Amino acid sequence: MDRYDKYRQHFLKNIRKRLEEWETVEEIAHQDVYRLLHSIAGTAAMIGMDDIGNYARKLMEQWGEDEQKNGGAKEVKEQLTPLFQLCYEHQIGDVASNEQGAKKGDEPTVLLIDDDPSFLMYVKEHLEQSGWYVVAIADPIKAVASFYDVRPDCVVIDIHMQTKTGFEVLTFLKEKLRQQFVPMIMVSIDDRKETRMKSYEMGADDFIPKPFAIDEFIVRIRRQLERKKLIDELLLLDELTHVYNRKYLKQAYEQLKSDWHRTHEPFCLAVLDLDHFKRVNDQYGHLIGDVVLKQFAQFVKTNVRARDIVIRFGGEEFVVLLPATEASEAFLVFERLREQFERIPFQSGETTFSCTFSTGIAEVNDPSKPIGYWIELADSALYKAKNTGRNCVVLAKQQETSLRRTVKVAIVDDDAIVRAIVTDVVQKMFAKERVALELRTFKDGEEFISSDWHEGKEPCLVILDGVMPKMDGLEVLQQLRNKKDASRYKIIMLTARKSENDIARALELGADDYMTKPFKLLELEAKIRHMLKRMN
Ligand code: GH3
Ligand code: MG
Repeated sequence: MDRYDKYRQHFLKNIRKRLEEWETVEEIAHQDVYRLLHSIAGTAAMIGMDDIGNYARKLMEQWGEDEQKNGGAKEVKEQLTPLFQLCYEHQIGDVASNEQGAKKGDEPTVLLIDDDPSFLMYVKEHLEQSGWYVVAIADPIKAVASFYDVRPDCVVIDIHMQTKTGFEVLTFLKEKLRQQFVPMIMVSIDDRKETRMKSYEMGADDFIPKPFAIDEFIVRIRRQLERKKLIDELLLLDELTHVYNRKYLKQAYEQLKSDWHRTHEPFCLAVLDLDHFKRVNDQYGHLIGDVVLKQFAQFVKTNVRARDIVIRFGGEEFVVLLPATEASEAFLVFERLREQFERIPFQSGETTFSCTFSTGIAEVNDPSKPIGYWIELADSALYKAKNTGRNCVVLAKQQETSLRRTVKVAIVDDDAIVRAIVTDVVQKMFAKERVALELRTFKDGEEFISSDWHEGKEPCLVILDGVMPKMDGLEVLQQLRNKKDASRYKIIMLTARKSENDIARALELGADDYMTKPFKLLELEAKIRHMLKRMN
């Protein structure tokens, strides 16, 4: 997938959201329009939408920054219409109607792959009415690449596409999915017997000739989704405790790895083991032991977040995967569970008893290592927990990261897309450096200045936007330079201001470097690398 795709989607979504807000108002503040244009001009060129960026810049010049007047909503919208048309065209051109509204919960996901955008839009709309989450992708190459992000429960593939045939897509997905069952439905205007047979022979679960009646299409997809759910349950759920079984672990880890490559958020793996469980069996019998196991599994499952994955690893040992969670957060989660669980009463005849469990946690910060590595690491922490009296939580030590020096990087920008892109660049760079990164983003200057996150002894690189609401970059800069430990901070100003005065002012106030928006990512990388060398 093009590395900017998700930013483009996000970018367009933000613009549309703003427009929707404006639908209902009568007046729009001049400043709001200016800020929107400003953010479009700054971001668009970075993510390969130069035409939009240029147009926004032109409008900005016409609009002017400092006028205080407000405009009627209708007038403003009229003036901005060509810009929004451009955005709209991009959206259709990139990925047909790929404005993937957020997935709400557990609804099944259907992936539609067809290079005919009008077909995609039509089918997407109808499937969504059935309560499914639908991802429609017009480019088969992108569809294949986005597979892990989408995690479909059913895939519909058109056979005749320009860049890749549906059969190639089918073969690729079948190969990827050997361990899982995801139904594949082929659709085609070519309803010859050979085509149908070839589809089935290559492993398709259904073949539906085009054009089809949408209601029949929906029934056939629903049936596939039901089969998928049943098979998943049979294959991956533990019969006794109804949490996932061990077979699911590898698949779940693969998924988290692919999320990590997108977000670089650490995740945690915890190993939980009931304390002295043998005694429970010995004293109260295996049936009661089973009840405790079942209740324990359900207790854990209902008391962690819905995204967290609970797996029975074997016997009375469970693994919990916690996406987007740092070790310290995971520690608190299991401390809370530990305190709750020891108070739960179990019954055996007349006797009431309680149970406890111990937890070892490893933070996964390098998914190139196999899952076994992290299990071992968490297991060694669990072993310590058992040795220090049980009923406790222990974090595994990460030798490697503690040896490396730490650098803090703050990204202070009111534009969510700039924050996301710069975060991405910084994280990718640090993955290669022997430096541990602590990164934080801030929505405006005030949020940054009032945070104590950047206090301490580590060097801190601040990538600072010049123009922000609340407290702007120049003021943040001034405040940092007035601190006693000012030399700990290296500051790169990002500014869309062409004015040489502002740049001069930034340098005068002690910025170490500056870049004017829109900037090229390579340039940003070069500047950060240069700055890192000067930090100690
Ligand atoms: P520790 O605190 O050191 O973990 O002690 P423990 O007694 O929990 O650990 P040990 O490994 O000695 O014993 C685990 C017991 O769990 C032994 C096994 O019979 C029991 N067990 C494993 N699977 C099941 C099951 O499905 N049902 C029941 N009732 N017991 C099980
Ligand atoms: Mg045990």
